[in-house]
Amino acid sequence: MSGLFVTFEGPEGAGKSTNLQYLAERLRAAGCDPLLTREPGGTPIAEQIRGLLLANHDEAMSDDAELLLMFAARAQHLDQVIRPALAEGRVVISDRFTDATYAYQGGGRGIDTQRIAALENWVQGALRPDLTLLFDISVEQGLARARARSALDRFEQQDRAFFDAVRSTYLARAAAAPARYRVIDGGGPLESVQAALEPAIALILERWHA
Ligand code: T5A
Repeated sequence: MSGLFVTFEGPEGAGKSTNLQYLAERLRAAGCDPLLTREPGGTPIAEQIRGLLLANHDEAMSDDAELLLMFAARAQHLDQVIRPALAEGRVVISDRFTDATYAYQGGGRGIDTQRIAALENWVQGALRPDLTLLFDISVEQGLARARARSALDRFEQQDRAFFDAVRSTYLARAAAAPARYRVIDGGGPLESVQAALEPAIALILERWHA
C-alpha cells in the first residue's frame, strides 16, 4: 500500500501555508485525513536544523553547509515521517520539499544542479512528489506579505536577484514537468486562489479513492 505525496511550493509569501490549511480542511470534509508537515523541519531533530538554517547568525553560513543541512533535515524527515506515512497509505502534504532546494540553493545561491540532483538521489532514492502545487507570486508582493507578517528570517533578507532566480527556477521546473505541477496564481484575493485549487482537490481525492 502506498499513499500520495503532495508538496506545496513557491517563493516567500505566496500563500502556501494559508492554502495548505484550506486544502487539508477540504480533504477532511471528504473523509480523507492528510498528514501535514513542512520543510525544513517536520521532526524534532529536523526542526532544530530548521532553526539553524533560518536564524540570522554573526557568522556567514557557507552555501554548501546550507545545502547539506537542508538534505540532513530531509533525510530525517523522510525516515521518521514521510516514508512511514506513505507506507500506511496516507496522503502526505509537505509545505516545501526538494523543489525548494533547486529554487533557493540552485537558483538563488547558484549551486550546480548536478550536485543537488546527486543529493536528491542519495537521500530520496526513487521517491518524488506525486503532485506539486506551485504558488506563484511577484517578488514584490510576496516579500511585502512576508514583511507585514513577521521579522525577516535569513532567507527573506536576500537581495532582489536571489528572489528573481528562485521564482524563475520554480517556473522553469514546472514548465519542464507539467504532469507533476499545477501552477496557481497566489497573488489574487484568497477566494480566487482557493477556487483555483478545486481541480487539485478533486485530483487528490480521486487518487486517494483509487
Ligand atoms: N528553503 C526551504 C530553502 O532554501 N531550501 C529548501 O530546500 C527548503 C525546504 C523556509 C525557508 O527555507 C527556505 C525557503 C524559505 O525561505 P518557510 O517559513 O517555510 O521558510 O517559508 P516561507 O515561504 O518563508 O513561508 P511564508 O509563510 O513566508 O510563505 P507562505 O507560506 O507561502 O505564505 P503564507 O500562507 O504564510 O502567507 C503569508 C502572508 O500573506 C497572507 C497570509 O495571511 C500571511 O499573512 N496571505 C494573503 N493575503 C492576501 N491575499 C492572499 N491571497 C493571501 N494569501 C496569504
